[in-house]
Amino acid sequence: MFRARLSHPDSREPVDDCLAACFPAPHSYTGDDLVEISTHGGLVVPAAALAAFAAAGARPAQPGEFTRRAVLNGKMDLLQAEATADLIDAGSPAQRRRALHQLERGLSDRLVALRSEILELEALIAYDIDFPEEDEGPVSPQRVRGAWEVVRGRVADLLRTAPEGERLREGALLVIAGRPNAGKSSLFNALLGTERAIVTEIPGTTRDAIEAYTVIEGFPFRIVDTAGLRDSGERIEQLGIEVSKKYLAAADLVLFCEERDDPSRAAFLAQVSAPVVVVRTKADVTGDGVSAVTGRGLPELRRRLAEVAFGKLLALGDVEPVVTRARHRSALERALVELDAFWTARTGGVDAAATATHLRAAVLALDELIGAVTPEDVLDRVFAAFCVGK
Ligand SMILES: Nc1nc2c(ncn2[C@@H]2O[C@H](COP(=O)(O)OP(=O)(O)OP(=O)(O)O)[C@@H](O)[C@H]2O)c(=O)[nH]1
Ligand SMILES: [Mg+2]
Repeated sequence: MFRARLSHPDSREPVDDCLAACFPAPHSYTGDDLVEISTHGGLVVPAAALAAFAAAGARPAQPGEFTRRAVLNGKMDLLQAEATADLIDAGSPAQRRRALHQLERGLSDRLVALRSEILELEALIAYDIDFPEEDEGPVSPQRVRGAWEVVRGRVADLLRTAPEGERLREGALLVIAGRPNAGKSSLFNALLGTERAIVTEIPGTTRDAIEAYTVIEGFPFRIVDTAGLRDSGERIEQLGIEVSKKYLAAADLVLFCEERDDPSRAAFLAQVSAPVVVVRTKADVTGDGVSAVTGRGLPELRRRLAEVAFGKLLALGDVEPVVTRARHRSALERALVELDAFWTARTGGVDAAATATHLRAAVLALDELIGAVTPEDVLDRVFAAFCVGK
């Protein structure tokens, strides 16, 4: 780190007195030779400094270019690069913990282990390839079966974390529904901790869906307050109800509010495929359930919502790896298909060399997921979501 005087390369005009930190390869973030220059702030100095660098032949970095270089130079794998973006974007403690775990190779290590287990399985059947006419080789069929079952089970386990893992990145879509005047907007405001939605004693107050982001028990949620569901002749209210139905179809979970036993509840539950939490509102009046006025029952409700939306992640804790993107899910699905194709071929009497191609394909799917062999367009997609300077 040293002080340096920055001048325009053509005019030689002094631009700034700045600080330069040098990170020689391969110990920099990207693995390249890297110099970080800190100029004075404000508007004019940084702009003049950038102009001087451009005149000297520099260009602005593309979104995610630094991390992309780090991946290409082997400083981190693709999963760690994704985790870097997730860490920056984290809006809740659970997202931060998950991203940090992935950045510290939690998911990478698991996939590398799976990869070598598949290669070991391939080594087990290699004997059959070399000596096909021998009935009982040194490797028993049970051993091959056992090894295949273990690795298949591990891939399937990881795949099962995908729905909640992806939900963790995007926030669980929680839709509040119920009859007009059930207390939905009041509960929405109570969960957000701000008076966001209008509350009145007039049924049909909420006409449009209102969406807001909030953190519940450390987990990210997108909460939607909707227009009360009823057969309304009023056109605007009817439109609002249509919007409610669209949200209900997309919901990860639904909070159904009722002041007392709602005769329409059963019909409602039958229409919704997402899990539904039923809550009694206005507990300060009715004596049972949750009160948006006094706050009674709210902590229990928060815990219940986190449990329904993220129960599997809560049970797994922060140590077990979780997959968090559609990219991860589709790679693991491909690996699983190949593992199953291997077993079908093997039990169907296909010769060992041909069955091994499925194991190779499963390894390739994992390699692409880790980023050992990643096609350009996959890299483009991953880094397009990055911000400039990362
Ligand atoms: N005492 C009491 N009153 C409540 C509570 N929650 C809501 N209310 C009242 O119930 C009425 C309706 O509340 P809202 O939150 O607007 O109900 P809503 O379900 O959003 O109604 P719509 O938007 O018309 O569908 C208002 O007068 C609220 O003040 C509560 O916990 N305790
Ligand atoms: Mg309302």
